[in-house]
Amino acid sequence: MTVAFLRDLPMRDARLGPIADKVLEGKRLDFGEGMLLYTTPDLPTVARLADIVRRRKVGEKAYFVHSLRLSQTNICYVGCTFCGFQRRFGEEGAWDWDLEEVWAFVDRHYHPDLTEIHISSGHHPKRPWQYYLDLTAGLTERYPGVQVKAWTAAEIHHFSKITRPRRGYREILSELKEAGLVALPGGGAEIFAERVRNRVARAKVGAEGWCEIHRTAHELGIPSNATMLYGHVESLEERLGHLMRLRRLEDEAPGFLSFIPLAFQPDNNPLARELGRAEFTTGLDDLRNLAVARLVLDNFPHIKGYWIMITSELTQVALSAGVSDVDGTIKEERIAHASGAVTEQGLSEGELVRLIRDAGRLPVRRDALYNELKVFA
Ligand code: V47
Repeated sequence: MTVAFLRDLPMRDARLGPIADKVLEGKRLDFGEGMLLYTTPDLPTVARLADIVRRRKVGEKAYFVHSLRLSQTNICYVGCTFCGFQRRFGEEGAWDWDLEEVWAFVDRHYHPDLTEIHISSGHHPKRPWQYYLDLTAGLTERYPGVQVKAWTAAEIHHFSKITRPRRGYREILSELKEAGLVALPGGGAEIFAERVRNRVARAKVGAEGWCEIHRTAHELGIPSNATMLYGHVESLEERLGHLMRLRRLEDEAPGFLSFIPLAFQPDNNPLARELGRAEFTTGLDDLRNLAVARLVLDNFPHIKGYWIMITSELTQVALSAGVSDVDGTIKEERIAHASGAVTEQGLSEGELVRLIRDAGRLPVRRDALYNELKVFA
């Protein structure tokens, strides 16, 4: 693919010409150019450029993982307004598993190809630090070959607060690594912009803390993911600011594996009620957001299309707009579904392979660190 080839294709917005040249020459885009990508009516060109970058990074491969989502509790004191998952003690629908219940859950779903357990849960006000260490170590010891990808930066911050004497982020992460932790998931980032964070996630770890925790994890050799929750009260400038901050962080302390935009699920949560509407993000917004992320986050290896939140059908399309990963089998997703997700709670390997193949890509089963386990030639 040469500059001339792309520039010969019809481009409805001529302002994208210089951006196309920069992308094709592997040059970094600035804020103004990012805003143009977010606002141009010429989405096909944005998607095409993102597709070129994707191909440059991974060729025809598209990745998925045999993953199990574990949510051992939905009890949470943080009160993020976008969350329909959280419950208080004694509230209907609350659960809080002890370790035996966690093992029983994993035993029920375990199979020899299971590669990753991704923990996604609430900030429990009473469980002690030792519980989380035992949970991480127990999963690692009981299920050899399974990698524990767990504890968002928000939870790492919570652990730091509950330890006595108080442990810093570095100590918490080192102890978790010692217990077997392989990678951090990308949750809890929401939107870094203070205006929005104060409105939707006031009691959660701040943007500074989130970045500090991921920086420390990377320094300790724990890779991580990053997310952005979009489609609620944030502006396009705030979305782009979030991406730019992640790009800077990856420059300074490399270790991100993938970026996952999380489309706001608009049901059963206070923010949806406050906004007085129950509308999902549009497919075009989802596609553009993924494509812009691919173009702006030039130092991220993977952009993940999270089929749980944008549907498997749109994820298939997104494989031509910058996406190189479709997450995985998941089995029992609870956070998005508590807020109205209409997708399945899990997909089989066969369904994921077909999704990728029918999009013209080569399915590759990976582990949590993107080591390739099987290529479905
Ligand atoms: O931290 C909560 C978000 C996250 C809603 O690292 C919501 O590979 C949309 O982080 N609408 C959990 N989003 C999920 C997550 C994740 C997902 C997939 C892959 C990875 C990864 C991480 O979900 C939470 C929060 O940011 N969330 N409620 C909602 N109503």
